[in-house]
Amino acid sequence: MLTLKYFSLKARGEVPRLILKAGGVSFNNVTYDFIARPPNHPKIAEKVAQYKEMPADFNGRQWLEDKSKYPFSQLPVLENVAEIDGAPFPQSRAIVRYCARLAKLEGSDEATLIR
Ligand SMILES: N[C@@H](CCC(=O)N[C@@H](CS)C(=O)NCC(=O)O)C(=O)O
Repeated sequence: MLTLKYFSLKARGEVPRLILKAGGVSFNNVTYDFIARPPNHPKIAEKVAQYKEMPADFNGRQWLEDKSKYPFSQLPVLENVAEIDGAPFPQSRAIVRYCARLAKLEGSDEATLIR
């Protein structure tokens, strides 16, 4: 099944989650705990603190172990994308466009696609 991997944050994960949900596309929502990582900027620490209650599938230590397996060592990635042989598919904006196509929410005319 299509799998979206991101942290237990909205940030770059929430738009593809919402699009897939709105379009009725089944997917696994897999999350790593971002809070367990030492925040390197006070403003980021402040933002991350808002998400303390959001449960994660894996802890931050696991992320540090796994990150080199992902393209650019970053999330989000989509996995089990039929068209690309299941290789992890990175880059949030490309993921959003792909999810919108799957969900049939991309729009059909050029003016909508550009926006
Ligand atoms: N250009 C990438 C940026 C992805 C990115 O910056 N991801 C951050 C979280 S928002 C990340 O995975 N950081 C890894 C880390 O800090 O270990 C995209 O748009 O998807």
